[in-house]
Amino acid sequence: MGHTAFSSADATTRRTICRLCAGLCGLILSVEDNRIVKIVGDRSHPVSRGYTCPKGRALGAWHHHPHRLNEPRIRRSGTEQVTVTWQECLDDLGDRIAELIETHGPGAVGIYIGTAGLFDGTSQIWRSLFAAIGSPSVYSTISVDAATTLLVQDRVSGNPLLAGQPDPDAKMVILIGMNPMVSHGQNFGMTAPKIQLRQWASEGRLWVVDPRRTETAEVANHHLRPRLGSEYAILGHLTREILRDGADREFLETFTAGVDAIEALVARFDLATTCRLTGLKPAVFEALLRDIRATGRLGIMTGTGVSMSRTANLTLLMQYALLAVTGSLDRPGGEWYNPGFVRNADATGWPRCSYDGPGAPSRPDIPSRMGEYSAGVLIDEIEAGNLKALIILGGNPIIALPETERLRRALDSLDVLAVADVIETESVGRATHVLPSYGQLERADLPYIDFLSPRQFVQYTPAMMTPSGGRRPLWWMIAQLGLRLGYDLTGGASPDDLTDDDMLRPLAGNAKASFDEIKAAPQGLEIQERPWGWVDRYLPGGRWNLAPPDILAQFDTLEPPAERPDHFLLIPARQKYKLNSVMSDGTAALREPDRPTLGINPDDAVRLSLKDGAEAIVRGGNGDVCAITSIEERVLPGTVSFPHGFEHQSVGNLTVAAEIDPLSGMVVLSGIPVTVEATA
Ligand SMILES: Nc1nc2c(c(=O)[nH]1)N[C@H]1C(S)=C(S)[C@@H](COP(=O)(O)OP(=O)(O)OC[C@H]3O[C@@H](n4cnc5c(=O)[nH]c(N)nc54)[C@H](O)[C@@H]3O)O[C@H]1N2
Ligand SMILES: Nc1nc2c(c(=O)[nH]1)N[C@H]1C(S)=C(S)[C@@H](COP(=O)(O)OP(=O)(O)OC[C@H]3O[C@@H](n4cnc5c(=O)[nH]c(N)nc54)[C@H](O)[C@@H]3O)O[C@H]1N2
Ligand code: SF4
Ligand SMILES: [Mo]
Repeated sequence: MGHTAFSSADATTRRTICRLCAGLCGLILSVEDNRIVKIVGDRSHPVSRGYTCPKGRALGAWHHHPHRLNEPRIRRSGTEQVTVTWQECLDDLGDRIAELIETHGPGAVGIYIGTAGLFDGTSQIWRSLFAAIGSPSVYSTISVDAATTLLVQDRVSGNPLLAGQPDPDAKMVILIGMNPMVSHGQNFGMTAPKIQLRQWASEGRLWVVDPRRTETAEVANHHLRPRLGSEYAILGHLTREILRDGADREFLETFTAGVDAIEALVARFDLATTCRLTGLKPAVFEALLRDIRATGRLGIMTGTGVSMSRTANLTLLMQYALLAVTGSLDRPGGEWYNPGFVRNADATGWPRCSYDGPGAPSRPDIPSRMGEYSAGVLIDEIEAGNLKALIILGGNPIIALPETERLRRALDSLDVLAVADVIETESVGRATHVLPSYGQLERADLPYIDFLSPRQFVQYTPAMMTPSGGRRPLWWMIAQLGLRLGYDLTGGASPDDLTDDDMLRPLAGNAKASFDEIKAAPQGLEIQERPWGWVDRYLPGGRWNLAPPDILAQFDTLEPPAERPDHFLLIPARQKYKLNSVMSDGTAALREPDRPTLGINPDDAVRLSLKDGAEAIVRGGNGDVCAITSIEERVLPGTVSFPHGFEHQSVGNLTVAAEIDPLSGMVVLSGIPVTVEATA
């Protein structure tokens, strides 16, 4: 198989980009004898300028991790996985899947694309496989991450992927439910977060809305801690006030539809009602309005704290409303839409993707979105006997999805669980077929979700390391499986004769430079100027639709989660030294690895007689977790924060698969009621 082979005598430095998160930091690897001895940030990189987080610098340790997967394995009838050749593994997988399709139909075969599968540009060929099989059983992390965001983007702009971000030069910015200082963004890649946050803060109008006093809140000028899930009321009130005085009527008349409906809707957010709903003081709204009136326009960005909450759609729609009434959509000083260097949407438009589709047979009430079922229905589909085989590409559903114990039983009951990963995980341990994959340093790549970046920038990376053992790229496994099912996914060429570049080249089909030009630029290519005012060309009817009926109707049914003295509201939080479950063993930690710690406010801790560092039992919808208490001033009373990403003490014991937003398919993961007690 074609891949870059380096001589083992190489003692070199090599340039690449980290693809663990959307930060895409430039890295320099020092390699000796096919071992990475050091990774540092690339100081001359045009975007990251030397910045990396600890995870990027730990990619070498992770690459050489003693638990890396090297050879394919099969679990036959017994309980042990045994090492086999690729030929045996793929033949067996192909036979079993063909038989399941024959007996139960194509829908019995499903796929789950995890974060690493999504980030691997070469693996997109899975779409061709599933189109060929004709199976609708497609799942990904979107429905436990940002499905609500995609819904509102679809309804308002006609394109679920049209993601906005505050103008890097905006004079006023509101960040809601995101902590880019640790996460580097959700629907956004914020490299070197402190530099951008400080630039916004230098204007004196950077507002952070978060129940926790986060690292990001510490850099901001203002931090608001409204009642959980009430953020829509803040934005609704501001929209109401701007509509009463100072709205950009010309923008509204020319570029939007549904303003009347929005005006009628936000009438309910008078000051007294909004203060009651949010728990904030009137002075807060005076200050916010003063800032908006001073700048005219503003940028707003939301993260998982919004997308995972029950009231997500309301907040996300009010975000558009406030941006529209201030004339901030796709205008300097407001919200910018990066057309992407690879996607090149300002010149070529956005291919229409069909968004609405029928739900899974066991849960017809939850529609499919962008060709995917909600991950919240995965267990139901297995238990109902509809799903018999699941292929996992670069994901670890056991840590990512709710109802951990029920999910474990469901996965164990499958006829086929084929897991393509780079390292031993619990999902790998439960697999019938283990598919050892290239890690990110072993393959070439072209970040194709580049419209999430703050720059119109693209950088190709060649493979850095010669792969060891029997590891293979995801695309090769998929193409080989396709052949065994009778589908040629590679245009007549044998997968053995193809390279990563053959998979990447088509991704650049519409790009602002040719694949070869992109490939020839070792530190990427960039279009410096930011295009403004291009989005309206592609909006249905040339207008932002501010009044999608299905979302408007939710304003009458949804409300913030109830606050009660006998429970806490659980909120998600990301940790610095791991990415979801990746490196959760402490590979990237300098001293102490991240642990499943329960953040709780000092007053609440005193009330429960909880000591810092002591064990606490957290009880939720599906069981308990045992957590180490971390008493933190920064946590809002009445809430507790608990991270996901641990196979033991999984937060999935506390969250409920059945609680799904029926419009987007998003599983609710923030604002979950739990009880907390000290261990005896
Ligand atoms: N270090 C690190 N980086 C990561 C990851 C990681 O695991 N570790 N994961 C990556 C992934 S997959 C993603 S999707 C992104 C996510 O990126 P972010 O969305 O920035 O994720 P968090 O850092 O968890 O920030 C979410 C914030 O929302 C707040 N919050 C929770 N509930 C509510 C609410 O109801 N209302 C409001 N206003 N705020 C709320 C929390 O207190 C928290 O500060 O991060 C990516 N980057
Ligand atoms: N309660 C709660 N639940 C949550 C969240 C939360 O905040 N709270 N966050 C949600 C979010 S935003 C997300 S994105 C999901 C994450 O859900 P997942 O994506 O399922 O979880 P990860 O741990 O990111 O899994 C990535 C897997 O890919 C493997 N991997 C890494 N690199 C490669 C590679 O190059 N090739 C291959 N083949 N595999 C590789 C890793 O070893 C790991 O097992 O969890 C969601 N679940
Ligand atoms: S912020 Fe960290 S994980 Fe994200 S791309 Fe940069 S180095 Fe990688
Ligand atoms: Mo995510």
